[in-house]
Amino acid sequence: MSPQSILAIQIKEEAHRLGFDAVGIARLPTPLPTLPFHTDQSTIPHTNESVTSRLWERLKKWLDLRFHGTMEWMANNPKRRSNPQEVLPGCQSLVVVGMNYFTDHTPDESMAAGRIARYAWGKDYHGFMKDRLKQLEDFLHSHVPDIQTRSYVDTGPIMEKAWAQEAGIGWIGKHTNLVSTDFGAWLLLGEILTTLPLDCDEPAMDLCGTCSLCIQACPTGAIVDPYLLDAERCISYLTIEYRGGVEDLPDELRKKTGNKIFGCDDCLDICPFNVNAKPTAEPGFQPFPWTLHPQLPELANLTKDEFRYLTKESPLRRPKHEGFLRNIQIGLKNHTPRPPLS
Ligand code: B12
Ligand code: SF4
Ligand code: SF4
Repeated sequence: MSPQSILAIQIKEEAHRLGFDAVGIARLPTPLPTLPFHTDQSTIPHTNESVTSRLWERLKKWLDLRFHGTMEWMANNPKRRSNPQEVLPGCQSLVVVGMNYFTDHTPDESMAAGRIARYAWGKDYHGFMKDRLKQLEDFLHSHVPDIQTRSYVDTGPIMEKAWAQEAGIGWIGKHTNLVSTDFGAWLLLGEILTTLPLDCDEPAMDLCGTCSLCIQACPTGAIVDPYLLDAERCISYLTIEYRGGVEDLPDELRKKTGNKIFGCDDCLDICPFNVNAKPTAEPGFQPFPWTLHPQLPELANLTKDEFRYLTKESPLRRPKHEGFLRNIQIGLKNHTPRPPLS
């Protein structure tokens, strides 16, 4: 076995020891040497240069359609976002990790309750996943001191789902999220970019087949085509990233948001591959009790200080106090009280 293969195995073992549920490795091409002009190009071994150009095409198309809405940060330097070698010069491998966030809890379905997306029931994953990834980075440096690395969880200029697919962790489903045969739709992703050449995994195959349940389940028609999401119609965007007020939202979208006050799981919940989902062992994902049954009338008058207290260590801080109250107002508007019993 080559030292590269042994190291790849050791990295995966360490990743699992640190609490990551899925781990895989994707490779980038080393810059090709200048070839004599008569070289037959078809004899050059497959490189995933084609992956970065495919990602560039897809990202560009998405941005040209303005499907990123007001998330202007998505349009900053798209060339860089689609190519990890522009983020870390000389990058040769990506160690991609996933954490299972499925917990065996049922949210409150009563009339006055709002709905919070599953990933935000517990602590903010950015913090604890990044800490573990740093430890994995240290592990790499302790084995090969002269390498460079960068690690990201969500907020870096990396197309994480595509690299997770390249690393064999799962495939991008028609709802545009990564699906895994082991964990269903319930993985959060992170990655280490490194100049170290590592043995890589086979990319995962798309197993969606003729299924289109997620497209049918989307209340707002945000999945405009298989694998193509118009974020401006997506409830996750509207309740987390969008900064406008209640009246700035078209009536149609406001109504279809229903009782969702942070994020949306409709297209994920319906996926048949969730059948194998097992509860996570990560304590950080255990729900804060109120996130399973957020009572809209009680939350409507939340002060800034109460909001800060309630969302300490939670991803729910993202829309800020104003955005969260806007979501509660929309939830209340959409909530039709049951007629009194006669
Ligand atoms: C911007 C963003 C959003 C936006 C836009 C979502 C989106 N689909 O692009 C909004 C705010 C809507 C959002 C919502 C959510 N997000 Co988000 N988001 C991101 C972020 C920061 C960037 C994603 C991105 O690059 N989008 C740009 C588009 C161009 O890329 P793309 O999604 O990869 O889409 C392309 C592929 O699908 C590709 N494609 C792939 N295969 C194929 C096949 C064919 C044939 C074709 C034609 C195309 C194609 O073409 C698409 C372009 O049209 C990532 C973190 C990161 N840095 O990657 C997290 C991330 C994608 N989000 C995540 C999560 C959990 C969510 C939510 C589930 C949260 C929730 N419950 O509310 C929802 C899911 C909504 C949905 N159906 O996608 C996780 C997803 C984990 C996973 N298992 O996939 C990520 C990876 C964060 C993380 N570190 O874990 N998110
Ligand atoms: S998260 Fe909700 S609104 Fe967005 S695509 Fe999925 S089902 Fe549609
Ligand atoms: S619901 Fe069906 S189409 Fe959508 S991601 Fe899952 S398998 Fe693919």
